[in-house]
Amino acid sequence: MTNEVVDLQSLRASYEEGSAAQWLGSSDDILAVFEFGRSPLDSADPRHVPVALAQLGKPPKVEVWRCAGPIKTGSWDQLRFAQGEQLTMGHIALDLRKSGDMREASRLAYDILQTYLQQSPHQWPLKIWNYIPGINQGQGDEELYRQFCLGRADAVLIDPGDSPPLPAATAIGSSSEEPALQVYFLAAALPGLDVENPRQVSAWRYPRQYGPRSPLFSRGTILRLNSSQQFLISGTASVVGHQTHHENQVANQLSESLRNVQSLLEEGYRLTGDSQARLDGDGVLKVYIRNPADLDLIRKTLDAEAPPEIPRIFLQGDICRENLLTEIDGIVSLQRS
Ligand code: 3EB
Repeated sequence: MTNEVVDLQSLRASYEEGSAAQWLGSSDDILAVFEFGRSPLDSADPRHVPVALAQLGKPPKVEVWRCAGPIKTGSWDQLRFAQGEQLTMGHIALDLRKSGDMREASRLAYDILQTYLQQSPHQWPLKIWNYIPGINQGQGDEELYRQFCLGRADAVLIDPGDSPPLPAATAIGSSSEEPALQVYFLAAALPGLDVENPRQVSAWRYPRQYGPRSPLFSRGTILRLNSSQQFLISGTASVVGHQTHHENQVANQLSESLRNVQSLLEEGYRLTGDSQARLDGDGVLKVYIRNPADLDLIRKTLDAEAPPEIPRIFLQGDICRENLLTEIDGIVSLQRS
């Protein structure tokens, strides 16, 4: 039996039917409402986060984050935020038609994010989502994803020899027609517990072949608030060691991604000693799919290999390596064992 007592201090993430406007007006504990298939430039309220990726499958859902209020909202430079008692959600949408090339836009987004966090009571990003128009465009090191990684590394302040906690992250490509680079995050007063995956080389140690600057993220972070703990899982793909496995085989890529998630959750259990994360009804799982035609096969594979009770949505998005066809991320809660 799982413990059904809801810790009102923690983040509650769920997928819901109904419109973004309806959910924004529904109660005073709404930290964020994510609406899929809309340009990030169309945000109507600091708590409203339109995400360019189209949702595949029906019915359409919005993602709702709730936490203890009161929720304060505002803006800082080009960032908009919603701040609860213990958690902050912030988002930035930079119009690439006005913000220079991808490297400059990425550096600017992370500069704004850092400057905002430095003066916030919730200084530590736990997870950052990055949605990058035309992510695989450009050859070799000119590829937009690699340029994005360069800009992020230009901005992120890490002293030589220091190894600060890193947030978990997702980096996914939106349509090359989408004008905005989007970055959004969840932050708290203390850093999360970083978890790396024993099956995978840590991303910041990827070899040179994947780009001039390695991506800066942890495979997952555990958020501890009062009695509750949640696992924020980074975008997880069919990467073992540092290599892509199962090229051109989308079902096998999804299975490998699920094995990576399972391995990460077990590593979290080993680190905390007492808390087992499970893919259960309490969490949310996002499945990113490069080719919409793969939806049925992905869905069938997920139904066969992941617990049926975890809520999931399917989004059309490009993965940061051309040979990756699918990726998953999610938020799951940990139960004391
Ligand atoms: C990988 O495992 C897939 O650049 O922030 C996953 C999650 C990936 C986050 C990022 C990239 C990022 O390397 C790519």
